[in-house]
Amino acid sequence: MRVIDSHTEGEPTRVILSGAPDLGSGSVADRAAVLARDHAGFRDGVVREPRGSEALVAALLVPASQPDCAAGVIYFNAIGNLGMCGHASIGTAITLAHLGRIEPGTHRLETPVGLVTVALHGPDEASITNVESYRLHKDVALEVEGLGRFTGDIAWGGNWFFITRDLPCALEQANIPQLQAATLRIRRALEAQGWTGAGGAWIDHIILLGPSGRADARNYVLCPAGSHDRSPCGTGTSALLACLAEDGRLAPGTEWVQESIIGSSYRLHYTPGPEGRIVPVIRGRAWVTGEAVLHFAPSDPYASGIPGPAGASPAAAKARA
Ligand code: PYC
Repeated sequence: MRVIDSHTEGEPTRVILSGAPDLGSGSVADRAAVLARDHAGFRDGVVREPRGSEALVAALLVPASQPDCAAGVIYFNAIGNLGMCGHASIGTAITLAHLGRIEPGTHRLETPVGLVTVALHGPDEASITNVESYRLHKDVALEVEGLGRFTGDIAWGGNWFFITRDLPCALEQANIPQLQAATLRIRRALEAQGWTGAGGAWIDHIILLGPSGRADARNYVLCPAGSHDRSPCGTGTSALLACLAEDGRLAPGTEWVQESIIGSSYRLHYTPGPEGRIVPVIRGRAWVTGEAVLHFAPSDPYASGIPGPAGASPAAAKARA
């Protein structure tokens, strides 16, 4: 299986160029459903240890079903499929440019949750015009075991997020173990107290939002597999922009700079969307880190990865099914 690895503001992406199973025809959403239903072992082998890690997001290139698209892309991590992925879309654009498949300018990608537009600004910088993003619930109050009350919003930016400004400790890299433990507990509290995204979707990402000395805000983002986003999280910051827009705290076209827990940043803004929501634009940088051929020997007991990432839970298992 041929892959190209990159990182976007610190967060890794693995673009799969060849060697994936046949997912049939139909839209990218249809083929993402086939991947989830029939090929969990393939998926886990690519992204879980020993070939991957809990932070890694794979971007499987498939033919697009919609006209004028540079590619179709299915995103997945060590827990399962992702609807969209901001950092991996930027990583995919930089990888396609590295391969000579796209030139500076705008290009469309078909994702399982809709079309996104990529503007390639140069060899290592791109903007993604994301799917329309929105807030579902404001000021949800949660009792979190051992930590007390957290109030936050449930919003969608291509994935589901709970976003809170209640912090268990300072948003510093040295506190990552405590931030991970706290956000896993917040996620369990959401599950236990019956909070979901639209249609009963698992809220698999948690954002802790705090002050930043050099950006509009800094965040810690828990990802589905239990690790944190090294980048400021494209879909998560899209969901945040939807909340800020609804609260009248950010006007259309005004720039928002979001800093990640490692200090990398995205520049974002939004325009009003045709469905009355917002359309976020996320600008960030990515670099190719390697080109590889992955091997899956029949005798390798870990050809489908090492099971049991930190994010595994009954809700995660249900979301994979
Ligand atoms: O950038 O949207 C994102 C993302 C989601 C999970 C990891 N990164």
